[in-house]
Amino acid sequence: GEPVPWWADAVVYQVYPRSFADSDGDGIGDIPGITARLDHLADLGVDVVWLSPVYASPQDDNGYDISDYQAVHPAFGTLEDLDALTDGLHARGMRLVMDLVVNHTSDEHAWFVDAKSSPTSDRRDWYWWRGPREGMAAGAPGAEPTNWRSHFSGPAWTLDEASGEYYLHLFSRKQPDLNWENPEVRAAVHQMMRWWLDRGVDGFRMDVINMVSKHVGPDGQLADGRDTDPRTGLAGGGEQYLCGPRIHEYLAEMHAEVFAGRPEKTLTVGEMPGVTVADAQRFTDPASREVDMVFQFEHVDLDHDGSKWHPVPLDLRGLKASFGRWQAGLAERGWNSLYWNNHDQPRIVSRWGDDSPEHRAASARCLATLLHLHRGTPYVYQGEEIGMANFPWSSADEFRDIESVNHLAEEVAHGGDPAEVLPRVAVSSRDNARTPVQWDASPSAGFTTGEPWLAVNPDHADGWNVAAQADDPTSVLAHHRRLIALRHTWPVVALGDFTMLLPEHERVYAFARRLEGTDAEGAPAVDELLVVCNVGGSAVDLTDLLPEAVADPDGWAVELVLGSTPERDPADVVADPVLAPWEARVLRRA
Ligand code: TEU
Repeated sequence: GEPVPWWADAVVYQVYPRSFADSDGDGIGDIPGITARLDHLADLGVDVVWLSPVYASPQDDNGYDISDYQAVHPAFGTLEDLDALTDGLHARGMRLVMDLVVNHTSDEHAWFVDAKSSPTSDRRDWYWWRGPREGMAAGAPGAEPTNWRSHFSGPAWTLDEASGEYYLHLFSRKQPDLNWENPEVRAAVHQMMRWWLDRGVDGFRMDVINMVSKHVGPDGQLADGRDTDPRTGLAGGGEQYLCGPRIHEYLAEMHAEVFAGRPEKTLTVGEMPGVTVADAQRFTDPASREVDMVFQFEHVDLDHDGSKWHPVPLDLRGLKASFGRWQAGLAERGWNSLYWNNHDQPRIVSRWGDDSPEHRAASARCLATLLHLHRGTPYVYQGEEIGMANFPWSSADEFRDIESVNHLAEEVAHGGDPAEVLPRVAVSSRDNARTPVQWDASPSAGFTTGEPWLAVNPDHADGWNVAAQADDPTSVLAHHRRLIALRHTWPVVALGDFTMLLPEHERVYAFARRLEGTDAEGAPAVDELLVVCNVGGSAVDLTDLLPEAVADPDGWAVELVLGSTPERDPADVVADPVLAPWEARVLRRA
Protein backbone atom coordinates (compact mmCIF):
# COMPACT_ATOMS: atom_id res chain seq x y z
CA GLY A 1 0.00 0.00 0.00
CA GLU A 2 0.83 3.68 0.24
CA PRO A 3 3.68 4.60 2.60
CA VAL A 4 2.51 5.97 5.94
CA PRO A 5 2.51 9.78 5.65
CA TRP A 6 4.60 11.80 8.11
CA TRP A 7 1.54 13.37 9.70
CA ALA A 8 -0.11 10.06 10.63
CA ASP A 9 1.22 10.28 14.18
CA ALA A 10 1.35 14.08 14.36
CA VAL A 11 -0.60 16.38 16.68
CA VAL A 12 -1.46 19.89 15.52
CA TYR A 13 -1.81 22.90 17.81
CA GLN A 14 -3.89 25.88 16.67
CA VAL A 15 -2.79 29.40 17.55
CA TYR A 16 -5.32 32.23 17.28
CA PRO A 17 -2.79 35.06 17.27
CA ARG A 18 -5.03 37.82 18.58
CA SER A 19 -5.54 35.90 21.82
CA PHE A 20 -2.34 33.93 22.33
CA ALA A 21 0.31 36.27 23.78
CA ASP A 22 0.88 40.01 23.49
CA SER A 23 4.52 41.14 23.41
CA ASP A 24 4.07 44.90 23.15
CA GLY A 25 1.30 45.79 25.57
CA ASP A 26 -1.31 46.93 23.04
CA GLY A 27 -3.72 44.28 24.33
CA ILE A 28 -3.63 42.30 21.07
CA GLY A 29 -1.64 39.09 20.74
CA ASP A 30 1.14 39.17 18.17
CA ILE A 31 3.75 37.06 16.38
CA PRO A 32 6.69 37.90 18.69
CA GLY A 33 4.39 36.86 21.55
CA ILE A 34 4.03 33.43 19.93
CA THR A 35 7.76 33.11 19.32
CA ALA A 36 8.41 33.88 22.98
CA ARG A 37 6.15 30.98 24.01
CA LEU A 38 7.47 28.24 21.76
CA ASP A 39 8.89 26.27 24.67
CA HIS A 40 5.35 25.72 25.92
CA LEU A 41 4.48 24.10 22.60
CA ALA A 42 7.67 22.08 22.51
CA ASP A 43 7.04 20.84 26.08
CA LEU A 44 3.52 19.87 25.08
CA GLY A 45 5.08 17.84 22.30
CA VAL A 46 3.04 19.02 19.32
CA ASP A 47 4.42 18.54 15.82
CA VAL A 48 2.67 21.27 13.88
CA VAL A 49 1.35 24.74 14.59
CA TRP A 50 -1.61 25.98 12.58
CA LEU A 51 -1.61 29.76 12.72
CA SER A 52 -4.94 31.53 12.18
CA PRO A 53 -4.64 34.51 9.80
CA VAL A 54 -1.94 37.10 10.49
CA TYR A 55 -2.22 38.78 7.07
CA ALA A 56 -3.00 42.42 6.38
CA SER A 57 -6.66 42.85 7.19
CA PRO A 58 -9.24 45.42 8.29
CA GLN A 59 -10.08 42.82 11.00
CA ASP A 60 -13.81 42.80 10.32
CA ASP A 61 -13.71 39.03 11.02
CA ASN A 62 -10.47 39.02 13.04
CA GLY A 63 -8.27 38.46 10.01
CA TYR A 64 -10.47 36.11 7.96
CA ASP A 65 -10.99 39.19 5.78
CA ILE A 66 -7.64 39.62 4.05
CA SER A 67 -6.59 42.76 2.19
CA ASP A 68 -3.09 41.56 1.26
CA TYR A 69 -2.11 37.88 1.25
CA GLN A 70 1.60 38.67 1.23
CA ALA A 71 1.78 41.15 4.09
CA VAL A 72 1.40 40.90 7.86
CA HIS A 73 -1.17 42.93 9.80
CA PRO A 74 0.82 45.57 11.73
CA ALA A 75 -0.75 44.75 15.10
CA PHE A 76 0.56 41.19 14.66
CA GLY A 77 4.07 42.21 13.55
CA THR A 78 6.06 42.02 10.34
CA LEU A 79 7.09 39.47 7.74
CA GLU A 80 10.46 39.32 9.50
CA ASP A 81 8.67 38.41 12.75
CA LEU A 82 6.92 35.64 10.88
CA ASP A 83 10.22 34.36 9.49
CA ALA A 84 11.60 34.33 13.03
CA LEU A 85 8.57 32.34 14.21
CA THR A 86 9.05 29.86 11.36
CA ASP A 87 12.72 29.47 12.23
CA GLY A 88 11.93 29.05 15.93
CA LEU A 89 9.42 26.32 15.15
CA HIS A 90 11.75 24.54 12.74
CA ALA A 91 14.59 24.72 15.26
CA ARG A 92 12.38 22.81 17.70
CA GLY A 93 11.30 20.26 15.11
CA MET A 94 7.83 21.72 14.59
CA ARG A 95 6.20 22.78 11.34
CA LEU A 96 4.12 25.84 10.51
CA VAL A 97 0.78 25.60 8.71
CA MET A 98 -0.75 28.91 7.61
CA ASP A 99 -4.44 29.68 7.26
CA LEU A 100 -5.45 30.02 3.62
CA VAL A 101 -8.59 32.15 3.22
CA VAL A 102 -9.38 32.19 -0.48
CA ASN A 103 -13.13 31.72 -0.73
CA HIS A 104 -13.25 35.47 -0.19
CA THR A 105 -11.00 38.49 0.26
CA SER A 106 -11.54 41.68 2.18
CA ASP A 107 -13.51 44.35 0.31
CA GLU A 108 -10.35 46.42 0.88
CA HIS A 109 -8.15 43.99 -1.09
CA ALA A 110 -6.75 45.66 -4.24
CA TRP A 111 -8.47 42.99 -6.35
CA PHE A 112 -11.92 43.93 -5.06
CA VAL A 113 -11.22 47.67 -5.12
CA ASP A 114 -10.34 47.24 -8.79
CA ALA A 115 -13.33 44.98 -9.49
CA LYS A 116 -15.72 47.42 -7.87
CA SER A 117 -14.26 50.45 -9.65
CA SER A 118 -16.20 49.74 -12.85
CA PRO A 119 -18.29 47.01 -14.52
CA THR A 120 -15.66 47.03 -17.26
CA SER A 121 -12.70 46.59 -14.90
CA ASP A 122 -10.33 43.77 -15.85
CA ARG A 123 -10.94 42.24 -12.46
CA ARG A 124 -14.74 42.67 -12.38
CA ASP A 125 -15.18 38.98 -13.05
CA TRP A 126 -12.87 37.98 -10.16
CA TYR A 127 -15.95 38.32 -7.91
CA TRP A 128 -19.65 37.49 -8.27
CA TRP A 129 -21.84 40.33 -9.57
CA ARG A 130 -25.55 40.08 -10.37
CA GLY A 131 -28.37 42.49 -11.12
CA PRO A 132 -31.48 42.62 -8.93
CA ARG A 133 -34.10 39.88 -9.01
CA GLU A 134 -36.10 40.02 -12.21
CA GLY A 135 -38.74 42.72 -12.24
CA MET A 136 -37.44 44.40 -9.09
CA ALA A 137 -35.55 47.61 -8.55
CA ALA A 138 -31.99 47.44 -7.24
CA GLY A 139 -32.04 48.04 -3.51
CA ALA A 140 -35.74 47.20 -3.05
CA PRO A 141 -36.44 44.84 -0.14
CA GLY A 142 -36.04 41.26 -1.33
CA ALA A 143 -34.47 42.29 -4.65
CA GLU A 144 -31.22 40.42 -3.92
CA PRO A 145 -30.32 38.01 -6.76
CA THR A 146 -30.89 34.97 -4.51
CA ASN A 147 -32.41 34.45 -1.09
CA TRP A 148 -29.16 33.14 0.39
CA ARG A 149 -28.40 34.11 3.94
CA SER A 150 -24.96 35.29 4.98
CA HIS A 151 -23.33 33.23 7.75
CA PHE A 152 -23.13 36.47 9.71
CA SER A 153 -26.87 37.38 9.41
CA GLY A 154 -28.71 39.26 6.65
CA PRO A 155 -28.58 38.64 2.91
CA ALA A 156 -25.46 37.22 1.24
CA TRP A 157 -25.62 40.04 -1.33
CA THR A 158 -24.79 43.73 -0.98
CA LEU A 159 -25.72 46.34 -3.53
CA ASP A 160 -22.99 48.37 -5.18
CA GLU A 161 -24.90 51.64 -5.67
CA ALA A 162 -22.59 52.89 -8.41
CA SER A 163 -23.22 50.01 -10.81
CA GLY A 164 -26.63 48.88 -9.58
CA GLU A 165 -25.23 45.35 -9.23
CA TYR A 166 -24.94 43.21 -6.14
CA TYR A 167 -21.83 41.29 -5.07
CA LEU A 168 -21.92 37.95 -3.29
CA HIS A 169 -20.55 37.49 0.23
CA LEU A 170 -21.32 34.24 2.04
CA PHE A 171 -19.83 35.88 5.15
CA SER A 172 -19.74 39.59 6.03
CA ARG A 173 -20.26 42.33 3.45
CA LYS A 174 -16.57 43.06 3.94
CA GLN A 175 -15.74 39.52 2.70
CA PRO A 176 -16.72 39.40 -1.01
CA ASP A 177 -16.55 35.90 -2.55
CA LEU A 178 -13.92 35.27 -5.21
CA ASN A 179 -15.12 33.80 -8.50
CA TRP A 180 -13.14 30.58 -8.88
CA GLU A 181 -14.68 29.99 -12.31
CA ASN A 182 -12.19 32.57 -13.51
CA PRO A 183 -8.83 30.81 -14.14
CA GLU A 184 -6.95 34.04 -13.36
CA VAL A 185 -8.27 33.90 -9.81
CA ARG A 186 -7.08 30.35 -9.34
CA ALA A 187 -3.68 31.14 -10.83
CA ALA A 188 -3.28 34.12 -8.47
CA VAL A 189 -4.12 31.91 -5.48
CA HIS A 190 -1.66 29.22 -6.58
CA GLN A 191 1.08 31.77 -7.05
CA MET A 192 0.50 33.20 -3.59
CA MET A 193 0.59 29.72 -2.05
CA ARG A 194 3.88 28.90 -3.77
CA TRP A 195 5.30 32.19 -2.46
CA TRP A 196 4.52 31.12 1.12
CA LEU A 197 5.93 27.62 0.69
CA ASP A 198 9.08 29.08 -0.86
CA ARG A 199 9.33 31.32 2.20
CA GLY A 200 9.43 28.25 4.42
CA VAL A 201 5.92 27.50 5.63
CA ASP A 202 4.88 23.85 5.64
CA GLY A 203 1.29 23.82 4.51
CA PHE A 204 -2.17 25.30 4.75
CA ARG A 205 -5.42 24.99 6.64
CA MET A 206 -7.89 25.97 3.94
CA ASP A 207 -10.78 28.08 5.16
CA VAL A 208 -14.23 26.97 3.91
CA ILE A 209 -12.47 25.52 0.89
CA ASN A 210 -15.51 23.44 -0.11
CA MET A 211 -17.39 26.69 -0.81
CA VAL A 212 -15.21 27.77 -3.73
CA SER A 213 -17.20 25.91 -6.38
CA LYS A 214 -20.75 27.18 -6.39
CA HIS A 215 -23.87 27.39 -8.46
CA VAL A 216 -24.74 31.07 -8.23
CA GLY A 217 -28.31 31.26 -9.46
CA PRO A 218 -30.98 29.21 -7.73
CA ASP A 219 -32.61 30.29 -4.50
CA GLY A 220 -31.90 28.29 -1.39
CA GLN A 221 -34.59 25.90 -0.31
CA LEU A 222 -37.35 27.45 1.77
CA ALA A 223 -39.31 24.25 2.22
CA ASP A 224 -37.35 22.63 5.03
CA GLY A 225 -38.08 25.33 7.61
CA ARG A 226 -34.89 24.56 9.47
CA ASP A 227 -32.52 26.67 7.42
CA THR A 228 -35.06 29.35 6.58
CA ASP A 229 -35.94 32.30 8.72
CA PRO A 230 -39.59 33.22 8.11
CA ARG A 231 -38.92 36.72 9.44
CA THR A 232 -36.32 37.53 6.79
CA GLY A 233 -37.30 35.29 3.89
CA LEU A 234 -33.71 34.14 3.69
CA ALA A 235 -32.66 30.52 3.21
CA GLY A 236 -29.32 28.90 3.91
CA GLY A 237 -28.42 28.27 0.28
CA GLY A 238 -25.72 25.79 1.24
CA GLU A 239 -26.94 23.17 -1.23
CA GLN A 240 -25.86 25.58 -4.01
CA TYR A 241 -22.38 26.30 -2.68
CA LEU A 242 -21.11 23.41 -0.52
CA CYS A 243 -19.01 20.89 -2.46
CA GLY A 244 -20.17 22.37 -5.76
CA PRO A 245 -19.67 20.78 -9.19
CA ARG A 246 -16.01 21.74 -9.74
CA ILE A 247 -14.66 21.36 -6.20
CA HIS A 248 -12.63 18.20 -6.84
CA GLU A 249 -11.25 19.67 -10.05
CA TYR A 250 -10.15 22.85 -8.24
CA LEU A 251 -8.46 21.00 -5.41
CA ALA A 252 -6.69 18.55 -7.71
CA GLU A 253 -5.52 21.48 -9.82
CA MET A 254 -4.29 23.29 -6.70
CA HIS A 255 -2.38 20.20 -5.62
CA ALA A 256 -0.75 19.87 -9.03
CA GLU A 257 0.10 23.58 -9.32
CA VAL A 258 1.31 24.12 -5.76
CA PHE A 259 2.39 20.90 -4.04
CA ALA A 260 3.33 18.34 -6.68
CA GLY A 261 7.04 17.66 -6.84
CA ARG A 262 7.91 19.56 -3.66
CA PRO A 263 10.40 17.57 -1.63
CA GLU A 264 9.32 19.24 1.64
CA LYS A 265 6.90 17.52 3.94
CA THR A 266 3.72 19.57 3.75
CA LEU A 267 0.29 19.30 5.34
CA THR A 268 -3.04 20.37 3.88
CA VAL A 269 -6.34 20.34 5.72
CA GLY A 270 -9.54 21.61 4.14
CA GLU A 271 -12.19 23.13 6.37
CA MET A 272 -15.44 21.84 4.92
CA PRO A 273 -18.80 22.63 6.53
CA GLY A 274 -21.47 20.15 5.40
CA VAL A 275 -18.96 17.61 4.04
CA THR A 276 -20.18 14.00 4.06
CA VAL A 277 -18.14 10.86 4.70
CA ALA A 278 -18.39 9.98 1.01
CA ASP A 279 -17.12 13.43 -0.03
CA ALA A 280 -14.32 13.24 2.52
CA GLN A 281 -13.22 9.83 1.27
CA ARG A 282 -12.59 11.31 -2.13
CA PHE A 283 -11.02 14.55 -0.89
CA THR A 284 -8.54 12.67 1.32
CA ASP A 285 -7.86 9.55 -0.72
CA PRO A 286 -4.11 9.82 -1.45
CA ALA A 287 -4.85 8.72 -5.00
CA SER A 288 -7.06 11.81 -5.55
CA ARG A 289 -4.21 14.21 -4.72
CA GLU A 290 -6.51 16.85 -3.30
CA VAL A 291 -5.98 17.42 0.47
CA ASP A 292 -4.46 15.35 3.28
CA MET A 293 -7.46 15.66 5.59
CA VAL A 294 -10.62 17.68 6.10
CA PHE A 295 -12.37 19.32 9.04
CA GLN A 296 -15.90 17.97 9.10
CA PHE A 297 -18.69 19.45 11.22
CA GLU A 298 -21.02 16.53 11.90
CA HIS A 299 -20.13 16.09 15.56
CA VAL A 300 -20.19 19.79 16.42
CA ASP A 301 -23.66 20.05 14.86
CA LEU A 302 -25.12 17.37 17.16
CA ASP A 303 -26.01 19.61 20.09
CA HIS A 304 -28.17 22.21 18.43
CA ASP A 305 -31.39 22.20 16.55
CA GLY A 306 -31.14 23.84 13.13
CA SER A 307 -29.30 27.01 14.02
CA LYS A 308 -26.26 27.05 16.29
CA TRP A 309 -28.17 29.45 18.55
CA HIS A 310 -30.65 26.77 19.62
CA PRO A 311 -28.62 24.37 21.75
CA VAL A 312 -29.97 20.96 22.76
CA PRO A 313 -28.23 18.46 25.06
CA LEU A 314 -25.75 16.07 23.47
CA ASP A 315 -26.92 12.46 23.18
CA LEU A 316 -23.71 10.46 23.57
CA ARG A 317 -25.13 7.71 21.34
CA GLY A 318 -25.39 10.23 18.51
CA LEU A 319 -21.75 11.18 18.99
CA LYS A 320 -20.74 7.52 18.86
CA ALA A 321 -22.79 6.94 15.74
CA SER A 322 -21.20 9.94 14.05
CA PHE A 323 -17.58 9.31 15.03
CA GLY A 324 -18.06 5.61 14.36
CA ARG A 325 -19.25 6.33 10.83
CA TRP A 326 -16.28 8.65 10.14
CA GLN A 327 -13.81 6.16 11.59
CA ALA A 328 -15.20 3.36 9.45
CA GLY A 329 -15.67 5.50 6.34
CA LEU A 330 -12.06 6.65 6.22
CA ALA A 331 -10.49 3.40 7.42
CA GLU A 332 -9.37 2.08 4.03
CA ARG A 333 -8.90 5.29 2.08
CA GLY A 334 -8.45 8.80 3.39
CA TRP A 335 -7.74 10.17 6.83
CA ASN A 336 -9.65 11.85 9.68
CA SER A 337 -8.91 15.01 11.55
CA LEU A 338 -10.01 14.97 15.20
CA TYR A 339 -11.08 18.09 17.03
CA TRP A 340 -13.32 19.40 19.79
CA ASN A 341 -12.28 23.01 19.65
CA ASN A 342 -11.12 25.77 17.37
CA HIS A 343 -11.62 29.54 17.26
CA ASP A 344 -15.25 29.10 16.16
CA GLN A 345 -16.44 26.62 18.80
CA PRO A 346 -17.31 27.06 22.47
CA ARG A 347 -14.92 25.39 24.93
CA ILE A 348 -15.35 21.61 25.14
CA VAL A 349 -15.09 21.38 28.93
CA SER A 350 -18.09 23.72 29.21
CA ARG A 351 -19.89 22.18 26.26
CA TRP A 352 -19.73 18.40 26.74
CA GLY A 353 -17.75 18.20 29.95
CA ASP A 354 -18.58 19.73 33.30
CA ASP A 355 -16.85 23.00 34.19
CA SER A 356 -18.01 23.02 37.81
CA PRO A 357 -15.05 22.95 40.23
CA GLU A 358 -15.79 19.35 41.18
CA HIS A 359 -15.56 17.82 37.72
CA ARG A 360 -13.72 20.31 35.53
CA ALA A 361 -10.25 18.75 35.48
CA ALA A 362 -11.54 15.20 35.29
CA SER A 363 -13.98 15.93 32.48
CA ALA A 364 -11.32 17.81 30.51
CA ARG A 365 -8.94 14.84 30.85
CA CYS A 366 -11.70 12.39 29.95
CA LEU A 367 -12.78 14.20 26.78
CA ALA A 368 -9.18 14.69 25.68
CA THR A 369 -8.50 10.98 26.11
CA LEU A 370 -11.62 10.06 24.17
CA LEU A 371 -10.63 12.27 21.24
CA HIS A 372 -6.90 11.54 21.10
CA LEU A 373 -7.36 7.77 21.09
CA HIS A 374 -9.38 7.81 17.87
CA ARG A 375 -7.66 7.16 14.55
CA GLY A 376 -6.81 10.44 12.84
CA THR A 377 -4.82 13.59 13.48
CA PRO A 378 -5.78 15.38 16.71
CA TYR A 379 -5.96 19.18 16.81
CA VAL A 380 -5.50 20.99 20.11
CA TYR A 381 -6.82 24.54 20.23
CA GLN A 382 -4.92 27.04 22.38
CA GLY A 383 -6.03 26.83 26.00
CA GLU A 384 -7.68 23.44 25.53
CA GLU A 385 -4.53 21.85 26.96
CA ILE A 386 -5.16 23.58 30.31
CA GLY A 387 -8.93 23.05 30.33
CA MET A 388 -9.97 26.62 29.52
CA ALA A 389 -13.73 27.13 29.84
CA ASN A 390 -16.40 29.38 28.36
CA PHE A 391 -16.50 32.96 29.65
CA PRO A 392 -19.15 34.04 32.18
CA TRP A 393 -20.81 36.57 29.84
CA SER A 394 -23.21 38.95 31.54
CA SER A 395 -24.10 41.56 28.95
CA ALA A 396 -24.43 41.94 25.19
CA ASP A 397 -21.77 44.64 24.93
CA GLU A 398 -19.03 42.21 26.03
CA PHE A 399 -19.02 40.36 22.68
CA ARG A 400 -16.59 41.27 19.89
CA ASP A 401 -17.21 38.48 17.34
CA ILE A 402 -19.04 39.71 14.24
CA GLU A 403 -21.22 36.58 14.16
CA SER A 404 -22.38 37.06 17.77
CA VAL A 405 -22.76 40.84 17.50
CA ASN A 406 -24.79 40.60 14.28
CA HIS A 407 -26.97 37.80 15.62
CA LEU A 408 -27.77 39.73 18.79
CA ALA A 409 -28.66 42.82 16.73
CA GLU A 410 -30.80 40.81 14.31
CA GLU A 411 -32.74 39.09 17.09
CA VAL A 412 -33.40 42.34 18.90
CA ALA A 413 -34.40 44.06 15.63
CA HIS A 414 -36.97 41.32 15.10
CA GLY A 415 -38.43 41.86 18.54
CA GLY A 416 -36.43 39.23 20.43
CA ASP A 417 -36.17 39.66 24.19
CA PRO A 418 -32.50 40.33 25.01
CA ALA A 419 -32.93 38.43 28.27
CA GLU A 420 -33.83 35.37 26.23
CA VAL A 421 -31.28 35.87 23.42
CA LEU A 422 -28.24 36.60 25.59
CA PRO A 423 -28.02 33.21 27.35
CA ARG A 424 -28.13 31.40 24.00
CA VAL A 425 -25.38 33.58 22.57
CA ALA A 426 -23.38 33.11 25.78
CA VAL A 427 -23.44 29.34 25.32
CA SER A 428 -22.57 29.27 21.62
CA SER A 429 -20.57 32.43 20.89
CA ARG A 430 -17.25 32.08 19.13
CA ASP A 431 -15.87 34.57 21.65
CA ASN A 432 -15.81 31.73 24.19
CA ALA A 433 -12.82 30.41 22.25
CA ARG A 434 -11.24 33.81 21.83
CA THR A 435 -10.64 35.05 25.38
CA PRO A 436 -6.90 35.39 26.04
CA VAL A 437 -4.78 32.36 26.82
CA GLN A 438 -4.23 32.06 30.55
CA TRP A 439 -0.49 31.89 31.17
CA ASP A 440 -0.42 32.67 34.88
CA ALA A 441 -2.50 33.98 37.79
CA SER A 442 -1.57 37.67 37.39
CA PRO A 443 -4.32 40.23 36.60
CA SER A 444 -4.25 39.83 32.79
CA ALA A 445 -3.18 36.19 33.06
CA GLY A 446 0.25 36.98 31.63
CA PHE A 447 -1.36 37.61 28.23
CA THR A 448 -0.63 41.33 28.12
CA THR A 449 0.72 44.17 30.21
CA GLY A 450 -1.98 46.39 28.72
CA GLU A 451 -5.76 46.23 28.38
CA PRO A 452 -6.74 42.92 26.70
CA TRP A 453 -8.89 43.31 23.56
CA LEU A 454 -11.34 40.74 24.96
CA ALA A 455 -11.84 40.07 28.65
CA VAL A 456 -9.65 37.51 30.39
CA ASN A 457 -11.62 34.75 32.07
CA PRO A 458 -11.52 35.42 35.86
CA ASP A 459 -10.99 31.70 36.50
CA HIS A 460 -7.32 32.10 35.51
CA ALA A 461 -6.69 33.02 39.14
CA ASP A 462 -7.98 29.63 40.35
CA GLY A 463 -5.35 27.38 38.82
CA TRP A 464 -6.65 27.51 35.27
CA ASN A 465 -3.38 28.76 33.84
CA VAL A 466 -0.22 27.30 32.33
CA ALA A 467 2.12 28.24 35.19
CA ALA A 468 -0.03 26.51 37.81
CA GLN A 469 -0.31 23.32 35.76
CA ALA A 470 3.12 23.01 34.15
CA ASP A 471 4.78 21.05 36.96
CA ASP A 472 1.69 19.32 38.35
CA PRO A 473 1.56 15.73 37.06
CA THR A 474 -2.18 15.55 37.81
CA SER A 475 -3.01 18.64 35.72
CA VAL A 476 -4.99 18.78 32.50
CA LEU A 477 -1.82 20.07 30.84
CA ALA A 478 0.27 17.11 32.00
CA HIS A 479 -2.45 14.79 30.73
CA HIS A 480 -2.29 16.36 27.27
CA ARG A 481 1.48 15.85 27.25
CA ARG A 482 0.98 12.18 28.02
CA LEU A 483 -1.69 11.76 25.31
CA ILE A 484 0.55 13.36 22.69
CA ALA A 485 3.54 11.27 23.74
CA LEU A 486 1.40 8.13 23.56
CA ARG A 487 0.56 8.80 19.91
CA HIS A 488 4.22 9.31 19.14
CA THR A 489 5.39 6.11 20.82
CA TRP A 490 2.63 3.54 20.16
CA PRO A 491 1.92 2.83 16.49
CA VAL A 492 -1.46 1.33 17.42
CA VAL A 493 -2.66 4.80 18.52
CA ALA A 494 -1.85 6.33 15.16
CA LEU A 495 -2.57 3.43 12.86
CA GLY A 496 -4.66 0.78 14.58
CA ASP A 497 -8.11 -0.26 13.37
CA PHE A 498 -11.06 1.20 15.24
CA THR A 499 -14.02 -0.75 16.64
CA MET A 500 -16.79 1.01 18.54
CA LEU A 501 -18.12 -0.88 21.58
CA LEU A 502 -21.39 -0.36 23.48
CA PRO A 503 -22.87 1.90 20.76
CA GLU A 504 -26.21 2.15 22.60
CA HIS A 505 -24.86 2.98 26.04
CA GLU A 506 -25.78 6.51 27.09
CA ARG A 507 -22.76 7.20 29.26
CA VAL A 508 -19.83 4.89 28.63
CA TYR A 509 -17.87 5.63 25.46
CA ALA A 510 -15.71 2.60 24.70
CA PHE A 511 -13.74 1.38 21.70
CA ALA A 512 -10.93 -0.91 20.70
CA ARG A 513 -7.87 -0.23 18.56
CA ARG A 514 -5.95 -3.03 16.95
CA LEU A 515 -2.74 -3.17 14.93
CA GLU A 516 -1.08 -6.18 13.44
CA GLY A 517 2.66 -5.87 13.21
CA THR A 518 5.80 -7.64 14.25
CA ASP A 519 7.58 -7.94 17.57
CA ALA A 520 11.26 -7.24 18.25
CA GLU A 521 12.25 -10.63 16.79
CA GLY A 522 10.22 -10.03 13.66
CA ALA A 523 7.47 -12.49 14.58
CA PRO A 524 3.82 -11.54 13.91
CA ALA A 525 2.34 -9.61 16.84
CA VAL A 526 -0.91 -7.87 17.60
CA ASP A 527 -1.20 -4.73 19.64
CA GLU A 528 -4.64 -4.07 21.04
CA LEU A 529 -5.96 -1.18 23.10
CA LEU A 530 -9.25 -0.83 24.89
CA VAL A 531 -10.39 2.72 25.65
CA VAL A 532 -13.13 3.23 28.24
CA CYS A 533 -14.49 6.67 29.14
CA ASN A 534 -17.15 7.54 31.70
CA VAL A 535 -18.78 10.59 30.11
CA GLY A 536 -20.69 11.77 33.17
CA GLY A 537 -20.64 12.74 36.80
CA SER A 538 -21.47 9.48 38.58
CA ALA A 539 -19.57 6.20 38.90
CA VAL A 540 -20.14 3.23 36.55
CA ASP A 541 -19.44 -0.42 37.33
CA LEU A 542 -17.90 -2.19 34.33
CA THR A 543 -18.16 -5.72 35.70
CA ASP A 544 -21.16 -6.74 33.63
CA LEU A 545 -21.05 -3.94 31.10
CA LEU A 546 -17.58 -4.50 29.69
CA PRO A 547 -16.01 -7.53 31.34
CA GLU A 548 -12.97 -7.41 29.06
CA ALA A 549 -12.06 -4.05 30.65
CA VAL A 550 -11.93 -5.59 34.11
CA ALA A 551 -8.76 -7.41 35.15
CA ASP A 552 -9.34 -11.13 35.40
CA PRO A 553 -6.91 -12.67 37.90
CA ASP A 554 -7.29 -16.09 36.26
CA GLY A 555 -7.08 -15.05 32.65
CA TRP A 556 -5.20 -12.49 30.59
CA ALA A 557 -4.03 -9.43 32.41
CA VAL A 558 -5.04 -5.91 31.59
CA GLU A 559 -2.37 -3.25 31.65
CA LEU A 560 -3.12 0.44 32.15
CA VAL A 561 -1.33 2.31 29.39
CA LEU A 562 -2.73 5.68 30.37
CA GLY A 563 -5.29 6.66 32.97
CA SER A 564 -7.01 9.93 33.71
CA THR A 565 -6.48 9.56 37.46
CA PRO A 566 -2.70 9.97 37.70
CA GLU A 567 -2.84 10.20 41.49
CA ARG A 568 -3.86 6.52 41.69
CA ASP A 569 -1.57 3.51 41.47
CA PRO A 570 -2.11 1.91 38.01
CA ALA A 571 -2.43 -1.55 39.59
CA ASP A 572 -5.28 -0.28 41.78
CA VAL A 573 -6.99 1.32 38.82
CA VAL A 574 -6.88 -1.87 36.77
CA ALA A 575 -8.15 -3.90 39.70
CA ASP A 576 -11.09 -1.57 40.27
CA PRO A 577 -14.13 -2.41 38.15
CA VAL A 578 -15.74 0.94 38.97
CA LEU A 579 -15.05 3.94 36.78
CA ALA A 580 -15.08 7.16 38.78
CA PRO A 581 -17.03 10.16 37.45
CA TRP A 582 -15.41 11.29 34.18
CA GLU A 583 -12.69 8.66 34.45
CA ALA A 584 -10.99 7.43 31.28
CA ARG A 585 -8.71 4.43 30.90
CA VAL A 586 -6.54 3.29 28.05
CA LEU A 587 -5.94 -0.41 28.58
CA ARG A 588 -3.72 -2.81 26.71
CA ARG A 589 -4.54 -6.43 26.21
CA ALA A 590 -1.48 -8.41 27.13
O1 TEU B 1 -15.60 29.36 9.34
C1 TEU B 1 -16.43 28.57 8.54
C2 TEU B 1 -17.84 28.57 8.81
O2 TEU B 1 -18.60 27.96 8.11
C3 TEU B 1 -18.34 29.39 9.93
O3 TEU B 1 -19.61 29.84 9.57
C4 TEU B 1 -18.43 28.56 11.12
O4 TEU B 1 -19.22 27.44 10.85
C5 TEU B 1 -19.08 29.40 12.16
O5 TEU B 1 -18.12 30.35 12.54
C6 TEU B 1 -19.49 28.61 13.34
O6 TEU B 1 -20.24 29.45 14.13
C7 TEU B 1 -14.43 29.83 8.78
C8 TEU B 1 -13.53 30.38 9.85
O7 TEU B 1 -13.12 29.34 10.69
C9 TEU B 1 -14.27 31.47 10.58
O8 TEU B 1 -13.56 31.98 11.67
C10 TEU B 1 -14.51 32.57 9.58
O9 TEU B 1 -15.31 33.56 10.18
C11 TEU B 1 -15.22 32.05 8.33
O10 TEU B 1 -14.68 30.85 7.83
C12 TEU B 1 -15.09 33.07 7.22
O11 TEU B 1 -13.77 33.15 6.78
